[in-house]
Amino acid sequence: GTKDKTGDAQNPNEKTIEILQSMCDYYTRINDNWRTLAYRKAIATLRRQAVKITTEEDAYRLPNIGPRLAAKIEEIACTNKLRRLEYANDEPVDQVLETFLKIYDVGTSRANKWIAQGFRTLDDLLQKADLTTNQRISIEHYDDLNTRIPREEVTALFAYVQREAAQLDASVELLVGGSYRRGSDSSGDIDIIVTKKGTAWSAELVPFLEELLTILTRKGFIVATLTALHAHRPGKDGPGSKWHGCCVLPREDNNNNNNSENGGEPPRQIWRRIDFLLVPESEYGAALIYFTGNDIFNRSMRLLASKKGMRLNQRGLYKEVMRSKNRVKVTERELVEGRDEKRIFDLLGVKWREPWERWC
Ligand code: DCP
Ligand code: MG
Ligand code: MN
Repeated sequence: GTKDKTGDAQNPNEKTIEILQSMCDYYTRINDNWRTLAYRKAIATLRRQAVKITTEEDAYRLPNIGPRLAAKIEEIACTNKLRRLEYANDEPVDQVLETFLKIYDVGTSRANKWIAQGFRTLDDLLQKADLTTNQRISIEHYDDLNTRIPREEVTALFAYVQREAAQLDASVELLVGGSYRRGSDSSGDIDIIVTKKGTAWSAELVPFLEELLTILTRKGFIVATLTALHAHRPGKDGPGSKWHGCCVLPREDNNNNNNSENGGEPPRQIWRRIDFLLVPESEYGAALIYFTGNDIFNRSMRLLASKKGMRLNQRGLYKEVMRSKNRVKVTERELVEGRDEKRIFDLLGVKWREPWERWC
């Protein structure tokens, strides 16, 4: 709901209207359309009054105000607050938390801080919270970015990226991981794994991705960056091996929409979340396992590794070895396998599972 305060400065029922509007916003949020409408009508009535309404009786005599709303108007006029509103605002905290957690890069601690500051809606955040650029982008495109992407659209978006990538460097290989590789009908985002034969460090792929992103941005495919590729120290892997952002399919590649059906107005492009992950050939197998998931399957694989005295992460399968250094015993991690996905399964003693069998 929008709070149009302009012109209400002189209204004698300003405070009552403000609190009823908060109730109205609450009912809108929980999709109680009937009460939302009742509150809207009551607010409209109060706006037209030249004097302050302070009693239940006076309120009840007005059009569109029933006995329960009349009692609330008296309570507000006498106490300047509404008890019902206080617990209404606490009830849906779980719902609010859930809403806030779907903003990019927002975890429970950030979301709870906002709730403690009194923010309850995305609108509250946009208007009152101190937001990072990413949070703002992510809230402004909240509905888009939280809409599942149909499998065919992931396929089309990937084909677009693939074509540009091949023109830039045909020796670089791209693959869609995540839920798409598991065969899902729809995905939350597009996870593109980028690799190249003979690479030992993801840093070797950074110039390629930088150039690809520049081209994709110029073509209108990339529309926002959420996590940038960081400058990279050669020979070192770090935060620079991933990029997160948003994309849309440029219009000329979206010919299957029949414009005549909706009066020549082309359909709106939905913003999609897209991730690029740079993976050297030496780590490709471990990265495939990690980025194919799902997260629960990954957890069980890691647990299995630890039971066998090994460690699995997105870069490889390692074993702990005891060494003597100057007569002091130290445990060191030694890479067992990183390159070959199937071999990691073998070494862990698990039967190979196709990506679409890895949902837990
Ligand atoms: N992953 C993980 N643990 C996490 C996050 C991710 O193991 N906390 C791995 C498993 C996921 C993969 O990374 O399958 C990709 O992450 P996404 O968040 O993109 O998840 P999915 O692609 O599986 O699902 P969605 O369709 O929601 O994107
Ligand atoms: Mg995904
Ligand atoms: Mn992802």
